[in-house]
Amino acid sequence: MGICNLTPDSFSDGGRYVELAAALRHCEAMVAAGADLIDVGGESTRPGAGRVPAEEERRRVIPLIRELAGRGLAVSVDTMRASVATDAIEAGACLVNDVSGGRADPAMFAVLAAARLPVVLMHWRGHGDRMDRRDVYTDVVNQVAAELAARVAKAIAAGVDKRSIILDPGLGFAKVGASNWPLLARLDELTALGFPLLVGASRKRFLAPVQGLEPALEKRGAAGRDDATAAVTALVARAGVWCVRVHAVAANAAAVRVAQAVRWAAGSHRADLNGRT
Ligand code: PMM
Repeated sequence: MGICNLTPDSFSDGGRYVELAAALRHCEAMVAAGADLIDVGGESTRPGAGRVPAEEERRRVIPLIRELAGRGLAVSVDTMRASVATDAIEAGACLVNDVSGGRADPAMFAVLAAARLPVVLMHWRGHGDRMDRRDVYTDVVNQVAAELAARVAKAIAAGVDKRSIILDPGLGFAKVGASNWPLLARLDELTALGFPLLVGASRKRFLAPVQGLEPALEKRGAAGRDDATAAVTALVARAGVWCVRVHAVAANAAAVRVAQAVRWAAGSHRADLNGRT
């Protein structure tokens, strides 16, 4: 999943794709580099960010979604608002990516239930202006799994088709620094919930220390975390996640292909052994 943030203030690519033509070129380039899906967002979720009015969010995302869908590309909408999700679906979005897991807008599950489209429910503990303070866990993996399971139960109770649900641990959301790594180390405990997983590590702050020995890269800002992002992608793809949400598509697509080749080799090796015994 390639990211297209139509926001002047996203931490990693803010302001670059505000013009429709520039956004389209960026999306076409991501597809050419191997993205299967383009995630279009019009509201920054970075720590400290305030909310954007719904009308402004709609104005940012709908024209691009309509253009991309019109070109036959698979588009998701990154929104916490039921009304924006409704308009995005009407414009051709084929997936709703709700970073709040249906918590920010009580009307979201009804829209998802009616649309019968795939939906990403992410682990979330509050909006950008307060999420860092909510990085309080005794066991982050157990708690994220339990809180995601609670969102799944609510979604299903509201009529969302169980088969349409994709889960996301929400790296960087109410998780500062060290809280992120156990989620990557114990992805199997999230997979055990029984849903496809999406992981969004791309360019996030927790990656900065592992690139700390390379000040030249940190000087390039968030894009300097692309190498570390691709390393995370290889690991989580090896662990079997369904999707990674990334800015730098080419390197991450290569990381996914490496992981797939290793997974395939591991499987075929076992099949060989089975055949021989
Ligand atoms: N992260 C961001 C925005 N949307 N959606 C999902 N499902 N998972 C994420 O981890 C996620 C997301 C914030 O990153 P950005 O500002 O670089 O888009």
